[in-house]
Amino acid sequence: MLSSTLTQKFTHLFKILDFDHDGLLQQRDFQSLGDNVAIFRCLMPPSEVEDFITKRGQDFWNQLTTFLANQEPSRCNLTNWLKYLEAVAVDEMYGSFENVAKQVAEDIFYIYDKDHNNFLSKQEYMCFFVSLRVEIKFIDICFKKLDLNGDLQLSKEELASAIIDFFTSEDTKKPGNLLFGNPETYQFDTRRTVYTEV
Ligand SMILES: [Ca+2]
Ligand SMILES: [Ca+2]
Repeated sequence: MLSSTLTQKFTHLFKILDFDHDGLLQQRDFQSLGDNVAIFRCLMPPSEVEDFITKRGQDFWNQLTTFLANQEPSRCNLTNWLKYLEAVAVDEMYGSFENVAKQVAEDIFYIYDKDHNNFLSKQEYMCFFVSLRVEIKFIDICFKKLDLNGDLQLSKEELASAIIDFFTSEDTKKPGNLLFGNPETYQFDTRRTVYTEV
């Protein structure tokens, strides 16, 4: 059984990814999200980064639907999403979650480290935030917490550490809990705030 801390964080991420806010994750949510990332990253076709975003979105969707095929119902409602992330992060379905986190950090850097200096500046992290439609008012506190050594930029190691915190830690004080904004106060600015199971 997933703990209440992880349930809260995974639910927060579900709301971010459910781009059309219909209570289900569908392929179109990942397509819309990919489009949004490309817009905020100012990518113009043809773009290798945009192709990468599309490919990663498809890969992720394929992995998710493979998992969902064994669930009843097989659509990605919140309950199934929580089961999926538990399988990935807690039961390590794809092998060591530390390795999964490192790969995700690599992918995020490939997309958002615009000047290729192997660090995410606050500006670059802001782009990550905005393209996921996370409330921008949390940017200062989140960036400060994730920047563990206080050098005003995020290294790949700091990002991977934040990903591990977010997906596996029961400690409510861990900096990485704030990776996608504040899970305790997340709400849609212009959309419905009550989430019902579909
Ligand atoms: Ca949706
Ligand atoms: Ca950079």
